[in-house]
Formats: sequence, C-alpha cells, structure tokens
Amino acid sequence: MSKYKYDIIHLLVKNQSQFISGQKIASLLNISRTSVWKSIEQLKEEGFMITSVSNKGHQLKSWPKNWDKHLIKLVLSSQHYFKHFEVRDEVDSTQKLAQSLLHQLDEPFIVISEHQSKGRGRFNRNWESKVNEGIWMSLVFKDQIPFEKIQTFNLFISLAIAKTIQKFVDADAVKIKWPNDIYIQDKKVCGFLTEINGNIDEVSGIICGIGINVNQTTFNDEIKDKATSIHLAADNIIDRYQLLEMLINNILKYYQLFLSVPFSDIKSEYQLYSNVWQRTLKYTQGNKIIHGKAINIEDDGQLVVIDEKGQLHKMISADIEM
Ligand code: BT5
Repeated sequence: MSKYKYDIIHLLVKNQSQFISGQKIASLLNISRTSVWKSIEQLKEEGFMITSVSNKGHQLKSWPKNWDKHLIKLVLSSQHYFKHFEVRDEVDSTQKLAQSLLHQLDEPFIVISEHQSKGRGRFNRNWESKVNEGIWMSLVFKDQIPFEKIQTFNLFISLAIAKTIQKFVDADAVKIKWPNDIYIQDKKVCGFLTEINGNIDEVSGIICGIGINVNQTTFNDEIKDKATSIHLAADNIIDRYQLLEMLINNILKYYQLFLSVPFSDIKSEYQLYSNVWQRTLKYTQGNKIIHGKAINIEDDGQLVVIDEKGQLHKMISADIEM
C-alpha cells in the first residue's frame, strides 16, 4: 500500500464537502499526480467510496465500516489526551487487554475491538459483543486522583455517554440508570464498568470499559426483551466513527469536569437524566434486597433510597430491576 495513503485520506476527510483536485493533493504532499492517482485507486479497492470527476478532482463519500487504527487516530486527532490506540479484530475482553497493558504504557490509551469473545459486565456477567455492530472499548485514564473522589467518576461519564447517544435518537428517550447503564426508553443500550488501579490514598489509573449497542437488530434470548441499539431507536444505520468521535470528545469534556469540579456542580443536570426517581424499584446489594424509591443522590455519589417501611438506605452501587 502506498505510503501516502493516510495523508491522502486526511486531505479527503478535511475536504469532504467538496472536490479536491489531484493537482492540489500532489502539490500539498509534494508527490506526483501519478502517485496520487495510484493511491486513490488503491483506496477505492479497499472500500473507500471516492467519487472522481475529471476537471474537478476527488471527493470522499464514505469509508470502510470496520475499525481501522489509522482512521480512528484520524477522527480522534482533535483530542490530545489518549496517546495510544490498541485496535483489534478480536479479543476476549478489551478490559482484560487494557489491564495487561496498563504497566507497559505510561500514557492514557484506548483499547477497542470489533468483537469480544468474553466481554464481561460487573461481577463477571456476560456482555454480548457482536462483531462490527457495537463499540466495545476500554479507556485508560492516568491521573493521580484522591481516592474519595473516584466514587463520582461514573456519574460524570454516564452524562457524557447519554448526551452523545442523544444526538442520534429522540433526546427525551435517553436516560441514565444509576450507577452504570444508559437506557433508551426502558431498554439498555449501554453498560459500562470502572476499575481502578492504585491504593487507598490515591488512584493512579482508571480503566473504564464501555459497551454500546450501535447497529444491532437482534440480541440473544437472555437480553432480547431488555436490550436495544441506537440503530433500532433511530431507525438509521449509525456511522460508528462519527459516534466514536463525539463520544470521546464528550467523555474528555466530562472527565475534565470530574477532575476540576465537585459532583454537586452537575448534580441537577444528572438528576434530569436519571430514570430512578419516584418509582418503587428492587435494589440488590450483595445479598440484601430492598424495595424502595430513590429520593436523592448525595454529593459523594451515594444514592438514597427509602424503603416501604420508611427506612433510608445509602448505596454506592447496586443492581436495580426496572
Ligand atoms: C455492565 O455490566 O453493564 C457493564 C458492561 C461493560 C461492557 C464493556 S464492553 C468493553 C469492555 N470490555 C469488557 O469485557 N466489558 C466492557 P452489568 O451492569 O453487570 O450488566 C450486565 C448485564 O447486562 C448482563 O447480565 C445482561 O443481562 C445484560 N447485557 C449483556 N449484554 C448486553 C448488551 N449487549 N446490551 C444490553 N444488555 C446486555
């Protein structure tokens, strides 16, 4: 493959609303027009849809649907936080791979895969991760964070994910189910889990595994009545690159907020998105089961639930049956 391939894609992406001539590409990259033409032909063979019109030039219409490390770098080039991208066709779990790379890589990084053979949820539950249809990734943040602050991380991140998904579907339908799920109406479209590296005083790494159902139309029997995808809700095929770009930008925006302001600053916004208020729900914490209504979320991220006898329970994590 031509060594200019990614430079040419870059120019085509930057000029996506118009044609760019072969002459202009050649002079910007300081190569011959023949090299431009050969590279463009190769890109077309690889699945890039490029319209070429004589006297006008070339215009990118769409690119291959699978994850490609260089394209991921390209769409995420406006952010400067994540420095390394580990892109795989298949892994057992991006979370597991991220854990194993944690000490080899000094800077923040992203692990993303087309498929996970053993994607996992909390408590080692199974996470269905179909090939090419979702975003299955782990983000590794590397900052020194006081241990007591970490409890609010999920609250910031869930707002970032919900706000991204909102851009593709009926905005009012997108809700956060405390502590780590995003719903569209009453079905789960995303689950994430947060694991930390560090000690009781300070956290030095956060590994946030995010699973988003993007273009699925079917799910396995266990989850078919309780899962949905953005595609099903939007009635549109979703461009995963566009979704990824918006998602990472939103996550970084909320991560900066997480580092710089207390949860109380975003609490009222969070409460608007949450779907647990004023409903009697079943909360399971270990082997304790509570039937009650959530009435508040405290500044340290704890959910306050009042049970049927009027007793208050504060929770930092639980399973909630809707
Ligand atoms: C979660 O756990 O919701 C966290 C899921 C995190 C998945 C990501 S994908 C990238 C990274 N690498 C990994 O290996 N994991 C992370 P939890 O709250 O425990 O919910 C798990 C439950 O959600 C399962 O028991 C099923 O009932 C349901 N479920 C499984 N797959 C699903 C899917 N694709 N969509 C909706 N629900 C699903």
